[in-house]
Order: sequence, then structure tokens, then C-alpha cells
Amino acid sequence: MTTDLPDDVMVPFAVHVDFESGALTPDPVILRRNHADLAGYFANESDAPGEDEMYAVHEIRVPATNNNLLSSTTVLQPGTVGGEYFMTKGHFHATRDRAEIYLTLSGQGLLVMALEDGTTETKEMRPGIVNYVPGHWAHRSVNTGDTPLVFYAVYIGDAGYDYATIAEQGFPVVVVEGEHGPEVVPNPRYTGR
Ligand code: M6P
Ligand code: ZN
Repeated sequence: MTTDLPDDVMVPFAVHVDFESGALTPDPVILRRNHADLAGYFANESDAPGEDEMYAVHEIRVPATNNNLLSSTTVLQPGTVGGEYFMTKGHFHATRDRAEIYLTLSGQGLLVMALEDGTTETKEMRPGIVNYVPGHWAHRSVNTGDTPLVFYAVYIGDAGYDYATIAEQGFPVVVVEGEHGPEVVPNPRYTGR
């Protein structure tokens, strides 16, 4: 049997993931987001401590093409800004129909998802839970616990990031500290739909 291999066929590799710290070995590319990087994302930022790290994304780099799977661990610190729990920026995929899978490794949180028509879904994140994010759903993770929320995400290589829509419109709901724990409430600043 003859096979026509493409010129760019990749060599298999393995990476070790530390479930507690999210650290990848070897050789991760780490993207750090501090509080200042999230300026404008929280309703009340007066108590936001500038240069402190809010989360880090450790990426396993492969070509960002539709025949590859990109993946990363995210380590989201615990805390609140003006009553809202620390969270990721959140994004739609630039190629809207691209799906993503999250596997939570440690900590606890909520995965908030939204369609462009304002429909929302919120799912629990805790160790062992796999969350499936279908195409067209913006996604943001929120740390509602008091330890780092660590999860592994896998997505189609050409998904790309649309941060601008969320940066401009916000999510339809926000997660705030309530008397009896986290509450998912309508976002008064949401301008989408
Ligand atoms: C997950 C994935 C990544 C994303 C990261 C942080 O690991 O969805 O693609 O970069 O979370 O989220 P954001 O990019 O929205 O800040
Ligand atoms: Zn994504």
C-alpha cells in the first residue's frame, strides 16, 4: 500500500501536566494576565491590585491550523474585585463554530458561556469534570473557591480569539459573592443582544 504523507507530518510528543500547579514539562509558553490586563472587565475596580497576577496560561504550542489541536492549562488565582470573583477575560472564537473541551484538574469554579443573542449557560468546574463548549459559545472561567482553579483546555487549532466583543459588551451575567456563596446575576453593564 502506498501512502501520500504530507511534508509537514509532525512527530508525536508527550508533555507532563502537574494537576495541582498546572505546570507543563517541558518547555511551555506561558502567557500571564495581571489585574491591569483586565482593566474594564470588573464593574468596581477600585480595590484591584495592579500588577498582581490573576491567571497564567501554559500553552502546548502546535501550528494553529484546523488539523491540529491546541491545548493549555490555565491557573486562575482565587480572589474578588469589587465583589466579583477573579475570572478570565473570556472570548468567542474568531472562527465562531470551533468547539473546545475543558477538564478541571484542581480547585472549583464556574464556566460561564454565552451566545451572541444573550443566551447564557453556567456549568460547575471541579476536578474530574469535563465541560464541552460547542461552537458559537463565548466562554469565561470564574474561580469561586479559595485555591487556584486549574484546568486543561483543548480546542481546534484555527479557532482564534475574538476578545473585542466581550471587552466591549461584557457577558450577560456576572458571578458575585453572595451571602451564601457565589451567585450568577444579570450584568447591568451588558450591552450585547
Ligand atoms: C483556556 C482556553 C484558552 C484561553 C484561557 C484563558 O485555557 O480557553 O484558549 O486563553 O482559557 O482565557 P482567555 O483567553 O479568555 O483569557
Ligand atoms: Zn476558547
